[in-house]
Amino acid sequence: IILRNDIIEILNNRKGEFISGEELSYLLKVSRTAIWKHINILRKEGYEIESVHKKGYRIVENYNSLLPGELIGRLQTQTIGRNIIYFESIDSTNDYCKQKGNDLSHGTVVISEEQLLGRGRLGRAWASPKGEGIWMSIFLKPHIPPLEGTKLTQIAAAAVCSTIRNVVGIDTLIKWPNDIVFNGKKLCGILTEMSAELNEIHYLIVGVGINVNTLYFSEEISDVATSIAVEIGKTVDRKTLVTNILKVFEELYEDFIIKGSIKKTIAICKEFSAILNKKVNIIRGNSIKEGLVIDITEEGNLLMLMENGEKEVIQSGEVSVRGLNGY
Ligand code: BTX
Repeated sequence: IILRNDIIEILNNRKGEFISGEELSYLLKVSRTAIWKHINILRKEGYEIESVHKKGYRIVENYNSLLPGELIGRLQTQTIGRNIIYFESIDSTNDYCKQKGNDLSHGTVVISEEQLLGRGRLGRAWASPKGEGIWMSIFLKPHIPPLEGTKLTQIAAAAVCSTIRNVVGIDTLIKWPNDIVFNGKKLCGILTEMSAELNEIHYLIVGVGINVNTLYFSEEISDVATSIAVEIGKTVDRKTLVTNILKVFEELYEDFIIKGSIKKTIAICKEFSAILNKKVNIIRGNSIKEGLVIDITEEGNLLMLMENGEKEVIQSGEVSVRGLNGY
């Protein structure tokens, strides 16, 4: 895999140019046959690589792909996404991580062009059409108490929201705990799952689904869902988004792991909150309670002023939040 990533990096750095098998074999210190063999594997993986007799190999720009070789060269992280597992199609990237469990290394990112059984919270479905969005899972092995696991959702929400704002320039908001919204419609959902014992996390999976270039949603979700392309009227390069999100995610994650605090994350979550200082319904099973969101605590929980005048701290757990005026 390392060799193939290197081949792609060299071809990508000199796009438009033919590079001979001889030069590649010299640069990568392997035989020309090995180069030829790996170019063929890359083609099977989906890369378009031209080869012309006596000239060599040339990569055909593939704008609409999240192939690892396309991402690795642009990544500016130390650990997150340094190992990328890519699928054209899969049931769910979160489920893949669960199946592999501890066989995966910390920081591995699993990406698929489509999910056939993409999942939201509480068994809900997540529409993940081919090539139109970013459907990925970040696999982590943090040494933190299991109760702190929900903080990873806040870290991911802060990373996605601030990156979309910076890269695309639209004023997305975070609907605590796990959605990124624009104009009241869902642009991104986050599903954090973990395998843990009482006092130890085996691993944690942060699943991120972002509607990037989707133009049409099914009837079931067309009232609640939107995409970046719908909002700005043009398609967006998913590679730039993925690599930037992973960079910000790593910064906020390291901050948390090293300093033990998520101050920066919470500051972002508060600045771009869709529900702070708003009245919302807290839905837990069959019970619905109304209250005013007065703060997001340093732990990433909601501090609410309930209808009966009492203050209450709400942890993300199994609650749904509905704004009184819609989403
Ligand atoms: P959620 O339970 O908060 O939201 C799910 C609800 O959102 C659905 O019931 C539906 O109403 C609506 N919905 C479904 N698909 C979409 C969509 N594409 N855009 C907007 N709204 C939609 C949110 O759960 C968490 C979603 C995480 C998805 C990622 S993708 C990678 C990873 N793998 C996986 O299976 N899930 C995660």
